[in-house]
Amino acid sequence: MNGATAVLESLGRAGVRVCFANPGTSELHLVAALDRTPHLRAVLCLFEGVAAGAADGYARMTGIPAVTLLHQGPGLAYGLANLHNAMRAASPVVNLIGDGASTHRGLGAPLESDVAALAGPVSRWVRTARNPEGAGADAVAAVAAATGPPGAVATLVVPADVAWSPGGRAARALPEEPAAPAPVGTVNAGRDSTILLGGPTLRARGLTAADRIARATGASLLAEAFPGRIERGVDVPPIERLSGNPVDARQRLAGCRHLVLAGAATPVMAFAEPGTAGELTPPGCTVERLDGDTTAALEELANRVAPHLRARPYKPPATPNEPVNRPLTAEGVAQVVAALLPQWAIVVDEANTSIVALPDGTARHDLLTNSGFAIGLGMPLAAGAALACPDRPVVCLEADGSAMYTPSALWTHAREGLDVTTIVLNNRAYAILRRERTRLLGQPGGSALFDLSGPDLDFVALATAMGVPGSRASTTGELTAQLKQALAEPGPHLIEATVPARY
Ligand SMILES: Cc1ncc(C[n+]2csc(CCOP(=O)(O)OP(=O)(O)O)c2C)c(N)n1
Repeated sequence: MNGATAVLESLGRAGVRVCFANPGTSELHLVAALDRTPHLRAVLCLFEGVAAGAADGYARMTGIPAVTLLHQGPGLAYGLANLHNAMRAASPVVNLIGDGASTHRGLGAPLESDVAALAGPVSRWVRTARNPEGAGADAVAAVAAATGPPGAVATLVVPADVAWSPGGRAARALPEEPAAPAPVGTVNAGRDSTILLGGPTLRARGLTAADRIARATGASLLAEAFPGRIERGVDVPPIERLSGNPVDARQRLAGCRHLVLAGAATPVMAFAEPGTAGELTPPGCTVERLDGDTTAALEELANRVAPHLRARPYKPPATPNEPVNRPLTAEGVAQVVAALLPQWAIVVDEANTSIVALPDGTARHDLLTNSGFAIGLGMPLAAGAALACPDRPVVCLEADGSAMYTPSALWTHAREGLDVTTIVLNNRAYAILRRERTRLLGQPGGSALFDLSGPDLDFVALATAMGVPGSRASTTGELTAQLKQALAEPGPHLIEATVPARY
């Protein structure tokens, strides 16, 4: 067996099932090995940013790393923004990067590049396979490094001569070491405490435990502002998300004397502002962090402080009604989605200023947001989530500007027959930049650089070109009819919702 086969075989043994690929000549042996590995599904992405975002979406829904197969330094570089987002969401991702043969290094071949240097800032672990004998073990080590918890990006560089040379051996997966629950002996949860939940604690188990703690101790609960994945809707204890607006967030945390971080990072402003502290916690607030298995830690604490308090019997609030017919706005889109969302849907949110929170009475769903702020994540993330959960409908709420970074994700939606309904909220603007210019510079923001009209983007034509049926809605009635139809039919759809810019 050659090194390439050893790598792919070993990845399969370690539990990897999907490879999001955009290969080149230096990966041909890896592609041949992939074609011979039936339990590893190869998914073609037409841009590396799509492969990276899809691997992130797959990981968020399964906890298992998918593999990206990318072409040397430039291929990796195209994927970096969404790998950054995956890193911020603590998603396990394994990058398999083909490289020129080691014997070819230094000759100045066109694609010669420093792959490891490019991978470093987004990766917890980077290794270059040195020989076919060790390549299988390298692949298994990459999966172990990515898996966590918390998950991370791991990058294995495979030079072409390592891939094509004989002597490879498939390696066995390392036994998993269960994470120790965080020691909770000293956790200080009381009336002036806030527990900030993030990462895996935002699933039903963690939210239930946190809710019991809050009711027993009077501590207040918050979710991090941009969670990688949060379970929401009917039957899940609702939780307030920390605002992404620094003024609101600071105000919300003002009375907090003690902050417990359960899977969340210390809350900070996304961008510095002159003369303002970067941290959002008030002066004098003590911060305590739960490490290890944070969900188990919350459950242990709940059993200690609230032994007899069962999870609240969550009464489903009334299902939201379909709104009356009127010209579409961002609020109208949210109302229609909340009214029609199927049970167990996955909602991807990259609607930026056009998002309005879906109410708690909405069907039980998982919500995936952009933890890393590099836009162009939504449609790739939806592809990965849909592949991970073929029996769950995916609704992708996508702002027009963000959609244009990775539109070829739609082609992958079509090619793989993914059950993704993308709603593009077309406000013809980079509205958030207008809002921030007004807020920070005091100049109402009419820069031509924030205007996406002229020419107007035609997302119906774009979807059609990618093989995705498209339609346009400019009233709540039209959106309701089109969304009902899209959700009733399997496979991908795109609805362009024309909405006024809010800023
Ligand atoms: C990769 C990357 N490039 C640029 C930016 C800067 N940026 C932040 S928001 C934004 C525009 C967002 O516009 P759109 O997605 O249409 O949402 P809207 O603000 O209109 O709601 C830009 C360009 C970024 N965050 N990430």
